[in-house]
Amino acid sequence: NQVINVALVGNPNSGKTSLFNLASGSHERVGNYSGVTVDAKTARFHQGHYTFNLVDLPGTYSITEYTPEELYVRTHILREMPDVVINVVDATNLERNLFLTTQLIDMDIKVVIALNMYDEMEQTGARLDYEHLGRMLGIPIVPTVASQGTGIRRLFDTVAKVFEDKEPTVRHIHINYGTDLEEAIGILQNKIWENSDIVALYSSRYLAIKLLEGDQSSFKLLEKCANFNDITKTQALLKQKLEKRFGENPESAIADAKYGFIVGALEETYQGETHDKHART
Ligand code: GDP
Ligand code: K
Ligand code: MG
Repeated sequence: NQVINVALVGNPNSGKTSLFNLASGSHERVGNYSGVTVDAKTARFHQGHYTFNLVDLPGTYSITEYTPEELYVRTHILREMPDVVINVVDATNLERNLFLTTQLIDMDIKVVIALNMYDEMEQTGARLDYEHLGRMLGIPIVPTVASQGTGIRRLFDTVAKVFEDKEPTVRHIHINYGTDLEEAIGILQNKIWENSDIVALYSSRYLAIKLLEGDQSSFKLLEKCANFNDITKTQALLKQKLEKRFGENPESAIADAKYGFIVGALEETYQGETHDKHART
């Protein structure tokens, strides 16, 4: 009987709590977190040969460090290191929801997407080749209707397969940030690689991207590294160079590239009016 630690990550209102309740058989109140106290609900349940420890994390649009909720989600992933993250994605808001997915891709962790609200998406007449999309993301996608319990069994079967490294869709892809950003990422990555204790725990590519974004938590994580001074000096020079090149800070350039990647992937796989009912302006 294998134990698999699973965290639910996704945008507010994507259906995390509904999914959590169904899977765990608990009756947690469906609704948003107050925003005052950041908390996570946990439950344990069995399916097949597995025991799943499930954590329902606060809903966020991103995993940066700008709100307590986001920092909580991110710290949970980096410190608790769940075996598999279920990224709950609202199928009626794909463009916005998949932004968070690109951040999980950067983190290089095991992910399964619960393509939730699949009923609502189909009702709009939209069609998504989710298997193709999953192959492009390197992440298996399971359609779910959490409010009705549809797809939940298959979802956790897929989680178990990913845990066991037996799911063929899983592939570690890199989002290509373009020549200039990729060069900068590579330079920082090499410097991070000098610290074996760090790279044993975290993806060097992820940390390099976060440093370019100016992420303070990542600087803090690297603070004790022997070459920390070199890393900060190099980051400052690269940031300056990139700002000159793009006319915006690297963080914005990285976000633009993420949206470009999502839009490109949806162009190939999605047919419908719009893939985001709250289209970006
Ligand atoms: P959370 O904020 O991610 O925890 O989302 P909730 O679980 O609270 O769900 C938000 C709302 O969407 C609730 O009213 C749910 O009943 C509803 N909901 C959840 N999953 C689905 C689904 O797959 N289809 C539909 N139509 N509604 C859903
Ligand atoms: K909703
Ligand atoms: Mg909730």
